[in-house]
Amino acid sequence: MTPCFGYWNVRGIGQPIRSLLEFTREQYEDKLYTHSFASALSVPRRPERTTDFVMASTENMEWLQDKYCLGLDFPNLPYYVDGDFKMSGSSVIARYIARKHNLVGQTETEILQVDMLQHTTYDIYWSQFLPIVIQNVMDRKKMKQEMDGFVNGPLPGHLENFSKYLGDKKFFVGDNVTYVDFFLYELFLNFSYVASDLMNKYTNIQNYQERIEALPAIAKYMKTERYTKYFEKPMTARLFQ
Ligand SMILES: N[C@@H](CCC(=O)N[C@@H](CS)C(=O)NCC(=O)O)C(=O)O
Repeated sequence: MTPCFGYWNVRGIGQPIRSLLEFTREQYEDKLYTHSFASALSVPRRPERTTDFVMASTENMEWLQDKYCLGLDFPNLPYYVDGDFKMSGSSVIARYIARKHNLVGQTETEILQVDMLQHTTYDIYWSQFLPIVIQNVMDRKKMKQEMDGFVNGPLPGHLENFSKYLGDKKFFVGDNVTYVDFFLYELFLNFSYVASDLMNKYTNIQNYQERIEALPAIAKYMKTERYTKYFEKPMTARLFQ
């Protein structure tokens, strides 16, 4: 049976995995759940129920109906079902697919580098960037103020580190793409909507973004109707442009 990748019909944390599936030319069903942006993001995460991220609304209903019926041990989005292998957790899914295609790094040193980049990317995204959006979705003024704080605070330091690490390499771990490149691409894409002037200073990162987009399978994917309909821009574009 064709493996199924399930996520909201937005880029979010699902897009690096879609890119990886496209890059590796895996056959997959791209199961899109309609996302009620306002209702989902206006609900703050309750610490005692960390997975209860999504409130019932007619738009989110399909996911809520599927959530506990897919045989997932930790029901969440994104998920990936490949025969008997059923999993959630975006980095878990990415590593599962990447391992099949030898995209986790070739040597112990490269594997360590990929792990470190993935961890750093997630730390920035989940603990610094995303909370600003999620916690302030009902107050755009506060969202913009807090994002300014991020852009003028920790972001330049992060970009310095990434830019220095990338140097003149083709991809983040050398000449070959690894799965973490798709997560880094997504992070930089988000940053380009909140800090375009700052991003423009990092020409090696700009060129890197273009190299990812020029990978033949990715270039082809970006021309598909599915991509242009749902995934051309991240939510950040809607919120900050
Ligand atoms: N750390 C998890 C986060 C999962 C998560 O928070 N998913 C959000 C979308 S980004 C969601 O809506 N989950 C559905 C649910 O909680 O029912 C991952 O990386 O996969």
